[in-house]
Amino acid sequence: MNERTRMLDKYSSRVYKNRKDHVIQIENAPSGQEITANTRTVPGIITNRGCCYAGCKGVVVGPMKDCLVITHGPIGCGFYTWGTRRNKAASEKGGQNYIPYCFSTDMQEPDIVFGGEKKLEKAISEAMEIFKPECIMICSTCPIGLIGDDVHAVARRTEEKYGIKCIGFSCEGYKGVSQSAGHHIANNGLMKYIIGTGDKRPKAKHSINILGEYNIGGDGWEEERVLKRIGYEIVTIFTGDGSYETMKNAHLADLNLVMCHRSINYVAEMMKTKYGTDWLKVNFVGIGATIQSLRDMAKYFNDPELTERTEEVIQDELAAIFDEVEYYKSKLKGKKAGVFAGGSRSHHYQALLRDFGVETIIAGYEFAHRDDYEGREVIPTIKEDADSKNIENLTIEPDPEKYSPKFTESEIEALRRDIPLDNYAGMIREMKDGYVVIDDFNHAETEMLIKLMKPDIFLSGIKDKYIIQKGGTPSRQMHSYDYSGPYAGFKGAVNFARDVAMAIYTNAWAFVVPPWKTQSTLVGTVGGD
Ligand code: CFN
Ligand code: HCA
Repeated sequence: MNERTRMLDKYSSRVYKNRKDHVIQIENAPSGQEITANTRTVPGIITNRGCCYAGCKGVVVGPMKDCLVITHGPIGCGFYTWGTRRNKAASEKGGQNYIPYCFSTDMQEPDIVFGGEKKLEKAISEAMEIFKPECIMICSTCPIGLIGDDVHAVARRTEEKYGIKCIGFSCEGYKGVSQSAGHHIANNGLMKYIIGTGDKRPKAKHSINILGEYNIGGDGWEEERVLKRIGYEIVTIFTGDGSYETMKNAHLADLNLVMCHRSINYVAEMMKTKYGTDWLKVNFVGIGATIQSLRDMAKYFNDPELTERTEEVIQDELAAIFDEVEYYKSKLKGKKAGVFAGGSRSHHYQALLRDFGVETIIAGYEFAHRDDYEGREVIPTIKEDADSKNIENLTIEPDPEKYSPKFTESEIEALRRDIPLDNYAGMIREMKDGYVVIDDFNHAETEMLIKLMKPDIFLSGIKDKYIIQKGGTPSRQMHSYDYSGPYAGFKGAVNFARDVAMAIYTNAWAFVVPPWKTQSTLVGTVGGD
């Protein structure tokens, strides 16, 4: 019996029937195996998933700093999404930043019985009086759809009354099977009401938008730093540290980069259809992946000056982290990891782990779709060189003809990765025989698989992290980096390796014997003694 079968064997036949297609054990790698994903969780199973409202408000529209986002519903949902996700944002000079606030209509029972539109309008008038925002967004929680409040009508009335932008989102928590439905609803709103309404043209020769970068732990800022060094102008970022003010002009950028494919591919596809903007799937998590992404971008623009500058910056950034990368490689090489996050990070972190010689033996997503697991050929029409994907040429070797080499031959050899990277391959195709891929991983399965496969580290989320860690397997949180970061780009890679090494080498819980292993858990007194 392999690990997959041993784990599934514990289920009743009904649950087994559902779960068996969500778990695969790799055979004949690189594997073309298929997986079932994006379906309803079996009721009663403790899933890590969130809801549609979380995907719309918490993930996509929440990070837009100059938009005042009102949660229409009882206070719990607004409160839960108040600052728990670490999408950092910095105020523009003289600009608005509502990220630290939690706005909610705080609906009570009478509002549920008699309707909440009046309360919502009152909340909007209060918000206008105090903050005078340029844009208000209304996000619906479960009761709103059930009682039939029309947030879209309120949004239209708000626009007429105050002359501002106001967008309603019908993102009730119960819609869809996870956060994913909320991403889709949010994307439609941004496309319909914001993108294309501005006219500020970019000035630089090459301009881009970054889609699906939410600036968790400052990742977006680290990416921006490198991209600006190369000379790119970033028109807008969807939506980490993002803004209504800049998103209006998104259609004027030359190229869309898609970082988190899961949450925002809808916008990329719609912009391609409506404005003809090409999009390129990138991954700035991982040294090799970042280099590939930068080279793919240069290749897209097909400008010798840009290509040269790209290579210069790559060399310079690598030189700055070289010693630390070597040190952490010596600490981490040969370790094995489990990676489980929402919809795109698990695959991104596979690449970063690989940079340090760590193999991913268990991987999965909460709510990804099949294309996120199985990979898909996603490449725009590359100007003048349509069929090359530039994936066979992915070493990080400097061209000695052009640059005075900063690395010795042996250093370059050390930097070269074992497996050639491919940002488009997908999770399943990058895993070796015997490794496990799992969709909508639940708590029981997490515990079982960790026991069976014994990873040295398990990268996970808020809800599952502590069980894993206290069970003796070190864990790092991939959604907010346990308040560390940034983990993206060149410098971020070193931060990540440091945190992973720290977790593995100071695994305190592994040395603690739980009391139930040495003494009876039945405590009580008999006969009044
Ligand atoms: S920042 Fe992103 S990268 S947007 Fe998405 S699919 Fe969530 S909030 Mo948590 S960390 Fe996670 Fe991804 Fe895209 Fe974050 S893996 S679950 S909905 N996600
Ligand atoms: C969300 C946000 C979340 C939650 C993280 C977790 C985040 O989907 O509601 O539960 O581990 O990144 O903050 O994914």
